[in-house]
Amino acid sequence: MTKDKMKINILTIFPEFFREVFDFGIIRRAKLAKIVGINIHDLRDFTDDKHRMVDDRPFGGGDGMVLQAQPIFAAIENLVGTCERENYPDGTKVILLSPQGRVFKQAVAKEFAAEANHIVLICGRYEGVDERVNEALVTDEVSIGDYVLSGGEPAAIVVVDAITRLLPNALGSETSAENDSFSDGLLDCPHYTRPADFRGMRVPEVLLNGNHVEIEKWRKEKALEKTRLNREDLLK
Ligand code: 9D3
Repeated sequence: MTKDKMKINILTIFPEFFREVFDFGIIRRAKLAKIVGINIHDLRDFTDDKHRMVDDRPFGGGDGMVLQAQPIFAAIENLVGTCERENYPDGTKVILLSPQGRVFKQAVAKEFAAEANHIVLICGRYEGVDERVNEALVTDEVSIGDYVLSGGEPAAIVVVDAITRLLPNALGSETSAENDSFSDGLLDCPHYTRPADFRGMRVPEVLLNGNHVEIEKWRKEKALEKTRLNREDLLK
């Protein structure tokens, strides 16, 4: 379900937030190679009302404002062709970034990269998004972790980055997604480059002696040590 280019559309009330963030490194290269196409859309462009209102007060009372359903439905109708989830074309994912979502992990990134050819990311804000968006439009509700952001925009950047580098041919031949941390369930080992002595801090001798069996043993050991120290949960 991926053969062709991956289209990613982002719906936001802060389009300026994304002005240059996708113009560097792997994402920039993937865009130039037509592996991915990323478009940012201002939710205000899809409002019916002349004041371009996108939010309103919550029914039942409470603090803050709620993103209205209308501009989001109009945007999805425009971008996907329908606002009935059942009728989305194959390979379409409409993802709501929200603190209530399932947590975005490498496995989720792999799932999206493999199954989708069109992803729409809806960036939540304020106290939330009208739940009818979830009921009718959203195929996947995603959080990037247990901390409070001001909105879904930073999360959208994270999701785009993690997915793009998994697309076929997005990484140069020198690197492979399979060699990455998390692919083997451990954190990466430490790395050093020249000089061998920097301000009296020496590179571990084992890395300098060219014994690649010893080097691999050292790297595995250090990866385990780092994982035990920072991410005991990964050792299960
Ligand atoms: C008072 C309850 N809060 C929910 C836990 C309200 C609230 C906090 C933050 C409502 C929206 C937000 C804005 N955050 C996001 O839209 C968001 C988010 C996040 O805050 N953390 C991790 N992942 C994400 S994805 C979108």
